[in-house]
Amino acid sequence: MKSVFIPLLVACLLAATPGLTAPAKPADNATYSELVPPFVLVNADRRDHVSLSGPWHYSVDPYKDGMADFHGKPYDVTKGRGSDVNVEQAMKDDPDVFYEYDLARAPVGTVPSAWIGYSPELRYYNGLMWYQKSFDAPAKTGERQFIRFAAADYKTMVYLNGHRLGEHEGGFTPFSFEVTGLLRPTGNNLVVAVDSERTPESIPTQVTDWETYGGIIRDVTLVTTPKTFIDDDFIRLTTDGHIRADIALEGDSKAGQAVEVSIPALKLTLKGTTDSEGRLSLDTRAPKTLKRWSPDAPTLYDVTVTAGADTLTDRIGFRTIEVKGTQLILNGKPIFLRGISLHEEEFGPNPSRRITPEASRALLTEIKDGLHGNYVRLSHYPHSEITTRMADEMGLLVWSEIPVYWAVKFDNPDTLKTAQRMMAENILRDRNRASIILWSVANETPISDARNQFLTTLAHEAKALDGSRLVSAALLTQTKRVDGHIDITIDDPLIPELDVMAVNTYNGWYGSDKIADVPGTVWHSSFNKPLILSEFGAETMAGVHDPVREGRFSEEYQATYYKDTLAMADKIPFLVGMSPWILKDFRSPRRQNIWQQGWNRKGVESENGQRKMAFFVLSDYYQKKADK
Ligand code: GCB
Repeated sequence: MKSVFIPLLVACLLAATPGLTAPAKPADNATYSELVPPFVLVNADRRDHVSLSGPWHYSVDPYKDGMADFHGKPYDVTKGRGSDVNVEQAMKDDPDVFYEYDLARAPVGTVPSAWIGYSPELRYYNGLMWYQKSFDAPAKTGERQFIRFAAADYKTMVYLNGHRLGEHEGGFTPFSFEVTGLLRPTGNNLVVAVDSERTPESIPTQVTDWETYGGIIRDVTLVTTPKTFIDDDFIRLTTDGHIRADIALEGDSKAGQAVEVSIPALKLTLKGTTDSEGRLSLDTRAPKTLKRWSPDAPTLYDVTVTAGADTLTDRIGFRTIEVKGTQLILNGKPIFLRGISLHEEEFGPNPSRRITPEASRALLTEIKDGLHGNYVRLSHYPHSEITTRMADEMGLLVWSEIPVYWAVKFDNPDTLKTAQRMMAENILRDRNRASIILWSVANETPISDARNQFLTTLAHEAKALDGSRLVSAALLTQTKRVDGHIDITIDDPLIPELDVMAVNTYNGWYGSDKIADVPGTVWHSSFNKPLILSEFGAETMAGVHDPVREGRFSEEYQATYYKDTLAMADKIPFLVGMSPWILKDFRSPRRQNIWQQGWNRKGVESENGQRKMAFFVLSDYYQKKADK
């Protein structure tokens, strides 16, 4: 059985998931292992690894021909047919071999990057792409090796030296395959098929308001571990002032293994021995010298976990986050989230979702220093681990979400499982990041019984995987006209399952309400819970001015919209933060007109980072809030 440390997960999922069947006996945990990845490989980006990023061959396959025979029947790759064999032949460089795929001579693009950046012909390509990389892997005895993809969008099939390693669905979370015993010292042939085409059953579905950046969008690494290794650790400060570490080992010697967790700067060492499942929990009162992580003082500690031959080091911040009535409490004190939303798209005229540390720092610096922010909504899917580590380091609180966006197939049990897996992969990757305070389960989903059940399952799963953070979802509301003012009541039936309410609101941009009526909006909630305005925004193209008329798409309109919406926000008594839509203009293929030209222009900066007038309205507002 998989030994990730999630004591409550199974019980909660079974209670909350009508479609899932109970395991035959408590120890035989099929449901559970279906949802969590076979290997968490926690902290993999800091483990001993060889980077497989860099130049890769790529070859488009718009008919998905490499996946089927000429009558469209799927190849049974285990029987030695299929494109991986084709590739093997092509590698022999033999002119007598007949092949129609020749990846070894195909064009070369850089991994990681969406293929959109490889050539102008691929600008709107949405389908199957074959990738190939040759690499050497000098023999390592007594160790285990894994090929890890930090993310590939959307569905990925992986073949190594003619073996099918497996597949993964979902564009934004990591996955790994064990390759111990499958590697050659030289000339390994790694073939990867990435299909960016989504179906109505996918998460998200085909239509979103952002670019589908198909491809291997994050790093690929060959990770080495000892035979028995630390697969998962979850180290945090609890609200009662304890440092708690849950550890899970994988491998033959995982049971009865001595484990040590040390934080040298705190002179703290915790020791224990794993149980028969390879798991262990350690707990101690946090020393008085502990400096709590916060946006103002983002203190990170070097933490080392040792188990047998394995040693894992991480940089971890310790802080608490809670809700008390309608307040949000960070480290025991109320906090207001001065945030903004962000898509995973680097600055520049031709982004291809290449999030390097420099690209991530450039985006987050605009929020932290430019806007005087303390918070970012990483919308609408899990962003790179580079970004969540950067937020830890720079001191920005984070909302992390999975792309259950608009109307997905809420009544389809397989779609639910896909969403549950994404949630598990995201939380297991990032639950040691102090910056993350909120897991969001959805964005703007239409209310129905099926949707309520689906999202309730996800909310319970998030809590079961990580009881130390808060759960939210970006919701919709209805607006009414009452006695001449706009009236908004928050009444989504999902709210009882959430710690924090969040609403996207666009009065004054979408809909018939006038911008001048926005400040007088009256908000009602019958829940004793805090509210975040998870989105509001209006569009302009940087540099378009209309100071007299303040027409739509002018900078003046957007700036006035911000002033009026912030005036409205000041009057919501249960408001604890906001993440206006959005830091910078981002690609959205569905927006084709003279103003937008394929971009959503609600950025307070252009795609190149040019600040619009609204940027300064928001920045002044946040500076005043920060000074209070
Ligand atoms: C929303 C969506 C976001 C869109 C935005 C817009 O409510 O959550 O993905 O991009 O509106 O610009 O319309």
